[in-house]
Amino acid sequence: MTAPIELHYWPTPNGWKITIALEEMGLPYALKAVNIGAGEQFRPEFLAISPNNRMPAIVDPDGPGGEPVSVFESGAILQYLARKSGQFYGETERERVEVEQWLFWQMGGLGPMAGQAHHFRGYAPKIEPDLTKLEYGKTRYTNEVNRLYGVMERRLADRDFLAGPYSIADMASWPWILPEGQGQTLDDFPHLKAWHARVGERPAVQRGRAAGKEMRVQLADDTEEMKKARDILFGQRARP
Ligand SMILES: N[C@@H](CCC(=O)N[C@@H](CS)C(=O)NCC(=O)O)C(=O)O
Repeated sequence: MTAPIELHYWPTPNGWKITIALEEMGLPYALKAVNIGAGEQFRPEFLAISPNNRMPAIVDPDGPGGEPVSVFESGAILQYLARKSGQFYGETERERVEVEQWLFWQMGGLGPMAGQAHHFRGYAPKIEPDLTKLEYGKTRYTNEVNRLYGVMERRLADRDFLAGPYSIADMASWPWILPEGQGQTLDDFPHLKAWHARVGERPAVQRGRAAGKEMRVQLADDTEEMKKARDILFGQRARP
């Protein structure tokens, strides 16, 4: 039997990309919790496989040449798993180019911009008491996410999935469509809305989205633990 792929994970959109992919591809995996609010991403053994102190990261005991391999960065992990399983990455060079442009669009655009929208709209007001200081960032990233939703809307007007057939580009993008926290409404984007439902009804997507949900306990904003988590996540500078 194939040894399971270790997935170093916390249930967030970037983590769900990989649980969704592993479920879709039928690859056995074992979750290893990295509680990012408690600072577990700074443990030396995690930094050895993920030097950017971010999850997700994987260790495949059965990597190239039958030797273990570790991979960090969700886009690189999706490419690795798609190559390993021979699924969801297209078969011809033309098909792969389609997948890659939308995968990188998510990695460099939708993910980071949506992350900043969440930050300025949701987290920053709990840290910065002077809300006027947040207005520019809030407007800037809310508008940028709106623009990116518009890009998806046009792309999905005449096809079911971002690259044509369902692919790792959809697996990367779907977890990041969280309109409530991003100041958007999907009713303004009917093709995107239909795609979101189409992907969301896949059983593997539902299993991936639910994976490890028990890891995360919802804490009230004013608890000491939550304040500590905000310091850990939003006060980072270069490590000595
Ligand atoms: N570009 C990275 C981003 C990963 C990322 O931002 N992960 C967050 C959780 S969604 C994290 O691990 N944060 C820990 C920290 O900020 O220290 C990827 O796609 O893998």
